[in-house]
Amino acid sequence: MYLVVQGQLDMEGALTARDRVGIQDFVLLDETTETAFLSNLKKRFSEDLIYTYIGTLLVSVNPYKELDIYNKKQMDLYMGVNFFELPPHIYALADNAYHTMLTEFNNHFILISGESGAGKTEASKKILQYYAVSCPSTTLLDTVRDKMLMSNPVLEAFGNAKTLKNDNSSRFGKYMDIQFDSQGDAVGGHILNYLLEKSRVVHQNHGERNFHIFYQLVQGGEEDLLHQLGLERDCQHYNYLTQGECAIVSSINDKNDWKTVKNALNVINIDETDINHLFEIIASVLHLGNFHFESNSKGQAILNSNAELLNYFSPQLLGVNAETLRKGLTFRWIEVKKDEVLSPFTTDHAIYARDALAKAVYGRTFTWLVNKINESMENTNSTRKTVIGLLDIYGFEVFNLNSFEQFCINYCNEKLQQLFIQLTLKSEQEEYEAENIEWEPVQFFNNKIICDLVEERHRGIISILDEECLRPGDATDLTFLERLEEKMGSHPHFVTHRLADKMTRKTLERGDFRLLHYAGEVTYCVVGFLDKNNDLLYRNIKDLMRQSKNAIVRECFSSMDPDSRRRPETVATQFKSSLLKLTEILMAKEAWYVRCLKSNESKQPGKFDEALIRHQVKYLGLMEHLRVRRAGFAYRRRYDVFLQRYKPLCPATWPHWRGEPADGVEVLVQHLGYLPHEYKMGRTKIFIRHARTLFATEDAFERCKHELGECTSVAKHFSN
Ligand code: AOV
Ligand code: MG
Repeated sequence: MYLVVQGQLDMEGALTARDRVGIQDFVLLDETTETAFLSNLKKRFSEDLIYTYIGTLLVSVNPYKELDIYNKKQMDLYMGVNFFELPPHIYALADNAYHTMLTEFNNHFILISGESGAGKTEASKKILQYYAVSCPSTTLLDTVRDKMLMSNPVLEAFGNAKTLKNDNSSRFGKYMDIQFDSQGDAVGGHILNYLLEKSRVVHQNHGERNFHIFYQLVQGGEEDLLHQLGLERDCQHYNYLTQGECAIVSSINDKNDWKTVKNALNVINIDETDINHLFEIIASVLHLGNFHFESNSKGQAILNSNAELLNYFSPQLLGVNAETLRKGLTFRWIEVKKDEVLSPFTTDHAIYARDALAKAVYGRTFTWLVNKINESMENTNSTRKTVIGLLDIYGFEVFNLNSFEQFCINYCNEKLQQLFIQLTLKSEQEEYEAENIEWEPVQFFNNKIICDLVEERHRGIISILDEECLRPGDATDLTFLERLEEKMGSHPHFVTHRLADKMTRKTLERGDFRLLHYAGEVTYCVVGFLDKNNDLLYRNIKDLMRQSKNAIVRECFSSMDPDSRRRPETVATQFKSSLLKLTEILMAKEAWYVRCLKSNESKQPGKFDEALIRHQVKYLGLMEHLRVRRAGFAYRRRYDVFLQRYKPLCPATWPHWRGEPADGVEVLVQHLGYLPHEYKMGRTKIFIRHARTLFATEDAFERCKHELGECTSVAKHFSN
C-alpha cells in the first residue's frame, strides 16, 4: 500500500517486492547477469510462481500443470490494482492495459510471443477471460462476451492440431481486437487470421495429427450424424487422419471437445443449416482423402474408389455432380481454340488435384468461419470505441524436417521480434537521444538483417521463390535452391549446401538450405516450396465448387477473384503483405508484452530445463530489455498531459498553473517527493525511472479524488 504522508510518497511497500521466493521484477535484481536472471526465474518457478516482470513486460514460464491462480477471486483481486502491489500476474498486465486505455482513450495491443509450446495461446485465453468476466456488464453485452469467449474453442478446433512440439499447437496466426466503449464495457470483437497451415489437411508428419475437428467429429459425432455423413467411427479408416500414427492422444479428449465445439457454434450464431454444411465439408474432406487412383495401360489416372461412396458423398455432402468431380480429378481441361479438351492426368497429378481440392475447401471454410465469428461479434451501436488487440501467432519452430510452412512461421516470428526491437530497444534509445536524456547505449542484436534476407523486394528469398514460381519451363524446387545459392551464398545468415561444412561444420543435404534465425538455426528442405507457394487449384475444379449446392462451399469459391484467369499472388507474398499490414496496425497502438518461455521439451510439470530457458532468454533479448529498463525510464508523459492529470496533488499547481508546463511538473514532483534519480526532465516529457513511482502518484491521485471528490471543481477535473 502506498501512503501519502505530507505530500511525500512512501515506497516502502513497493520495495518489499524482494521476498523469500525471488524477486518479482528483474529490474530490482542486484546484478544483471544471465546467471542471476535464471536463478531468480528458477527460484520462482520452483514455487509455482510462473510470472515475473521486467518493468511492465511480463515473463511467463510454462508450468505444464494447472495452477489455482486463474479463478474469479484472483480476477477480483487484480481489478483496478497497480503493478507491483500484488504478485506478477497476466491479469495485472491485462488490467493495466485496460485502465491505461480508459484514462488515455487510446488503443493498445498485447504482443504475446515465445516459441511453440511456450504458452502463448493459454495466455491470450486468460486475458480474454479476464476482460469478459471483469469488465462492467449488461445482459446485452453478456452475449457479445460469450461470443468472444466461444470463438476460441471453434477456432482451435479448426485451426489447431497436435504437433511434436505442442498437443494444441496453433496452426494459424490470430490477431483479435477487443472493442470497448467509453465506459469500459467490452462491446465487440474482430479477428484477423493469418496463413493457416493447410498442408496438414492432407499430410501429417509422424507423431502429429490433422486439425482437431476431424477427430472430434469422428469420435464424438452422434450416430445419426455420422450415418448421414457416411462416416465410420474409426479414425484409422481415413487416410488423412492416420499418417502421423497418433490419432488418439492421451492429453486430448476429442469426445468432450466435440460437445464444447457444437455448443460454441450455436453461441456464435451459426445456424443449423450452416452447421450441417460445415460438417458435410469436414466429412467431404475425409472422403476425398480415401480416393485412390490407379494407372491404366496408357499411364492415365483412373479413380479406383468405392463408386457408391462417390455417388453419395459428391452430391449429398460436397454438393457437386459425382461424374464431374471424377472427371475434374482425373483430367485437365484445356482450352484449344475456344473448345475444351480433356487431357488425362497421371496418378501423381490426380493425387495432387485431390489434395489441392481438400486443402482449398478446408482453408476457405476456415476463413468463412472467421468471417462468421466476426459478424457475430460485431458491434454496431456504440460510437466511441477503443481497442485492446491480442496477438497470438504460431511460435518459432524447428523440426527434423522443416518445409515451406516452417519457413513462413519462422519468418513471421522474425517480424514480431523486429517489431519488439523497434518498439522497445531501438525507439526507446532514439527517444532518449531526441529528448536530450543522458544515456549509455545498450548493444543488441538487430534481426532486421534476417527479415531483409527473407522479404527484401527483388533480392529476398520470397522474391526469388516467386520468380521461380512464375518462370515458365523447367523451374523446380532444386532450381529455386540454385538461384538462392547464387544470390545469397555469402549472406551471414544463409548457409548453402556448399558452404555448410566450412561455416557450421554441420552437413546439409543437397536439397536443403539453412537460415540462421534470431532464435536458432533451421534447415529447410526445398521440396514442395514451389507448389506450396503457388497453391494452384485447377480451374475446372474451382468452377465446379462455385456451383456447389453446399452454400458454404459455394460462398467460399465465389468470393474469389472474379477474374480467375489472372494469376493470384503467391502464398508467401500474400503472407508478407498481411504481416506488413499487421505491423502497421500494431505500430499505431501502445504496446504491452508477454514473453512466454517453454520450461522443457518433454511437457513435464515443474521441470526447469536451464539450458533451454537460457537459450530463450538470450534470443528473446530479455537481458537487453532488462538493461534498457534498468538504465532507462519505465514511464514518460508529455508535460502538459502529466500536469493536467496530477495537478490536484499540489497546492501550487491546483487549480491552475500559469507558467510553462515543464516548470509546473517540476514543482509538482518536488512536492510529491520524487528523488532526483527517480526522474529526468526531457525536452517535451518527464521521464520516470520506475513504474512504481508513477503508480504511487496514481494512487495518491485516486485517494485525493476520493477525499476531495465532493468539491465541485475537483469533481469536474476528475470526471474529465
Ligand atoms: P503456444 O501457443 O505458445 O504454442 P500453448 O499456449 O498452446 O502454447 O501451451 C502449450 C501447453 O502448455 C498447453 O496446452 C498447456 O498444457 C500448457 N500451458 C501453457 N500455459 C499454461 C499455463 N499458464 N498453465 C498451465 N498450463 C499451461 V504454438 O501455438 O505451438 O506456438 O504454435
Ligand atoms: Mg498457440
